[in-house]
Amino acid sequence: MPLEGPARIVRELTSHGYNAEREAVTLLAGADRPGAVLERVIETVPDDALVVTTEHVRTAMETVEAGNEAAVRAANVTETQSQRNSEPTIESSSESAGNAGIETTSGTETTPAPSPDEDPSVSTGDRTPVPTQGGGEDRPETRGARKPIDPSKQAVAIANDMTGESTGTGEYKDFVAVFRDRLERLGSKLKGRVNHRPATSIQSMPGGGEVGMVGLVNDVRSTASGHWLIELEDATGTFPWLVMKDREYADLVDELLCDEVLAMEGTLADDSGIAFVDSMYFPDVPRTHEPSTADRHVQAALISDVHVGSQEFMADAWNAFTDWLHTEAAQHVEYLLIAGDMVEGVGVYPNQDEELEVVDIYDQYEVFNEYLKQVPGDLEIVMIPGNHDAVRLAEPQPGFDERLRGIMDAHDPRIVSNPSTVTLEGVSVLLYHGVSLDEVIAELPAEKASYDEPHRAMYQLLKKRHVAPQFGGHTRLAPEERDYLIIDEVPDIFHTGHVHKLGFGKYHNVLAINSGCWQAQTDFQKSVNIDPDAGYAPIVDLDTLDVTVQKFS
Ligand code: D5M
Ligand code: FE
Ligand code: ZN
Repeated sequence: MPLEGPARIVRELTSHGYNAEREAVTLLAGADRPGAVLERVIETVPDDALVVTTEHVRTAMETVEAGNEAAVRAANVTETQSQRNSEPTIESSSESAGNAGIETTSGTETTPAPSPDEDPSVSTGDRTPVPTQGGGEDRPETRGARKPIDPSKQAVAIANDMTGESTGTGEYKDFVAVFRDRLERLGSKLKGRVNHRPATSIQSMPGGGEVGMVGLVNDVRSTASGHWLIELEDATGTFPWLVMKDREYADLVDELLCDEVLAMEGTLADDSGIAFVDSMYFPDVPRTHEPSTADRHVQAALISDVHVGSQEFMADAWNAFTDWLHTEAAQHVEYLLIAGDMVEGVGVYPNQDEELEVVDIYDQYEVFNEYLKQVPGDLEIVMIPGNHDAVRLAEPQPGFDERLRGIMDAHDPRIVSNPSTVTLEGVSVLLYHGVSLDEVIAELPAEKASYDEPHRAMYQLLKKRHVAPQFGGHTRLAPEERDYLIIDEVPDIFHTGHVHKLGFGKYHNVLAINSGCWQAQTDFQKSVNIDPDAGYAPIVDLDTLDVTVQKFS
């Protein structure tokens, strides 16, 4: 039924200076959306035309209908995505006006930090409506909304990204090369501290003298009498070092991981077949390390383990987080770092398919990209892959391939390898997903590394100046001609995820943050007794390196 009467149409046209053919008016009045077609006619009729013809109306009708179809298509896409995302209540962005302020309070942590469970100042953000498409840029101005970022003040630099640089073939010579590189580069940090000798020449030194060596830990064994025997290896061979159980260094033996680089100093036995350890040195971070800070008050949100595609992905918490990012309270958050496990992946652990919301890996990244669109468009986003992502499992993991980059193109994120170092306005952040943390936690005593205090496990990696020292264990390593897993330069911030626990603190002035996750406990995690910290966003002040935790679950 026509909504616009012919009389009104004629009146409207004459008011714009046009007469109209009678057939043209009839055609217009009978259109599906006469108001829209009339508007289009007025827009498109040449200024010098005196009479609106049926031809003008037909052209206008076609363009209005084409626009209509596009709108319908867009609406369908939104609906499909919202179903996929299992979002029960999707409200339009216009309905969110005046309702976007989340009541979120936050606490600023000093270090060493208590876990969030013990922190009374961390409180919950409520769920508020979110736009379902179009990203932050299209969001209407709301009370308390953040102001646009001045991009001329932002600065991002990437280092140690090995994407596209992989040369390893997995052959024996690659393993030799990567370990030689590790020994040389980490060894050079230790050689000034001890009077070192090659392993094979130590045996020919006179018994009873002082000796030093720099090498990779090849083996750690306890002896029948409760002492410790540590075999160190260098380019020439191996040499055994004995740590007596009552010496102060005995406490450090339980921290050792195979293949980490160490220096030892001690006294040779009479037959020069073994040395008694007097001192042990780790490459470590100097205690005097002074971190760099940004020149202005600006913040970065550090997150990881989003696990989109899992039935346990916490869409409500994510929506609350991205809503918060749009508010004035998040005005200074100009960077978002994501330390791996964007999606749940496929076939990562036994029976995982039973808990998948989205079963196709590419669809998972499509949905992830939709969630990424909710982040304000002017934030700089940097992301690395994790063990659930669709890149090779062995570390270093290159950044996502072209197809996945094409899918995750919202806001043009910087996609780099795991690990990589990103420097934000002078503050360097070492991003590493964190698979080796499982190993550190398994091998070390609980007071030195545990799931409840994941940052302490990170301290160990800083001390060893290597993100995944142990070869041949749980963490898979791919030999490259360089060891990309070495922590060559001391970062200002070390950011990991993977263990799904929130924890942070400072080690020799380096801020270590493990960022929790956005996935509720899976059946698998239940079976291995992992109780995740889900829905937290640690926010770092880049001018002070203070941390505030925002909770959204
Ligand atoms: O890792 C989430 C957490 O689950 C992390 O702490 C490791 C742990 N995890 C993962 N796989 C295993 C196995 N096979 N055994 C024990 N614990 C495991 P995510 O990478 O997100 O799955
Ligand atoms: Fe994870
Ligand atoms: Zn992981």
